[in-house]
Amino acid sequence: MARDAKKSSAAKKGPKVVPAPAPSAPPKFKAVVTHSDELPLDKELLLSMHDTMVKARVLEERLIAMYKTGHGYFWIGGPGEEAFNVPLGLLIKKGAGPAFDYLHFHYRQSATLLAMGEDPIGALRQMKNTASDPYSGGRNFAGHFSKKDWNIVPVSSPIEVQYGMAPGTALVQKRFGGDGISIVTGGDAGTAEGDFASCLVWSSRKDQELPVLIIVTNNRWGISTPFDQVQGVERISDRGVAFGMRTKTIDGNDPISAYLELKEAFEYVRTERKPYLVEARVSRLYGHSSASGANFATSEDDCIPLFEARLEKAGLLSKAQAKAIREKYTEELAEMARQVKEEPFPEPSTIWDHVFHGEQGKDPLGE
Ligand SMILES: Cc1ncc(C[n+]2csc(CCOP(=O)(O)OP(=O)(O)O)c2C)c(N)n1
Repeated sequence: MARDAKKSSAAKKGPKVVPAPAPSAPPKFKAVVTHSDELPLDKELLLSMHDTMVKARVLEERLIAMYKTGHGYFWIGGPGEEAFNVPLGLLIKKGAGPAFDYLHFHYRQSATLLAMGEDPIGALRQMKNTASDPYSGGRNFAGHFSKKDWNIVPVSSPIEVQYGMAPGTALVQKRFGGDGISIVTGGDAGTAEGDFASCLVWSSRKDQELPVLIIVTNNRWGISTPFDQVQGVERISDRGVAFGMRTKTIDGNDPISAYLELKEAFEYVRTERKPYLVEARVSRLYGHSSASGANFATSEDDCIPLFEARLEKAGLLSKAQAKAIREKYTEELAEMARQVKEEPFPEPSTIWDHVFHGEQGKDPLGE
């Protein structure tokens, strides 16, 4: 009787539901390396990294302006990741085929391309979706680079698939010999997907390790989902430990630290032919994409003024020089945008070009 009474009151109440925690902004990570006064790199390298960082920022700001004034349909890109992406581009062994590095990038990599020597006008053309877009002939979103001559595998809009592909090119490179490596980049939230786990598994099999530099740029957000609601770990790099691979979490807002740490990781993967997992903590300065407004986030660290303050303190760059560099690129990019504005969209008759099925230029349905 007493038991039945207990049962019916439990049935009335129903199972205990534990509410999900309310979304909140994630706490800022502590900087892994403080932005110290010491500048242990050549002056030329420091100034050229700064120059390319500014050029990349101005490029992204031009792309955002194009989107906001109706000269593009969607913006996504890498403002806030320049201090990491520029050193990355400088260290890449650029070329075509397995003797060179294979690049499996995500959509925040503009500064890496500029550091590799790419002309920024291509990014403007992709933003406007003109026929002259060198990466997709006017078909794809901004930031979706691809370049056969430099082994840049087309950036994919479905996130994380690049982590599944990188071990494939690394396997070819291991069999081929030489010192070419495969480099894969992606965000923190995407590491919750299975492709990331596959990358860790395939890169680290005993005595069959692969030369993959696995990079996660951690901005603590997956669109609007904070880091803590996706990850149980404090450091994504720790996940590599379980696979016996070398790992490190670095400060991606400090270009000097990023350069030195990446140099070490590149050397290891190139010579040992084994994987290395780097987690770089970076900022997301204009939100996720145009889908979240593409407005400047004042709450995030901005790597450019932080670096300029250090260069100024060391007597390597004055405020006036920094201003002049920014103005020079602002004018250059504005001129390029004016040029791109006049360029035509792809002809409708080219719709079947670059598709696998059918003959080039012919409708595969025969219509
Ligand atoms: C397979 C897949 N799932 C979901 C999305 C939608 N989506 C686009 S970007 C994104 C967030 C990615 O966050 P993160 O991996 O941290 O990279 P971030 O954009 O912050 O650099 C999501 C969920 C997608 N494009 N593809």
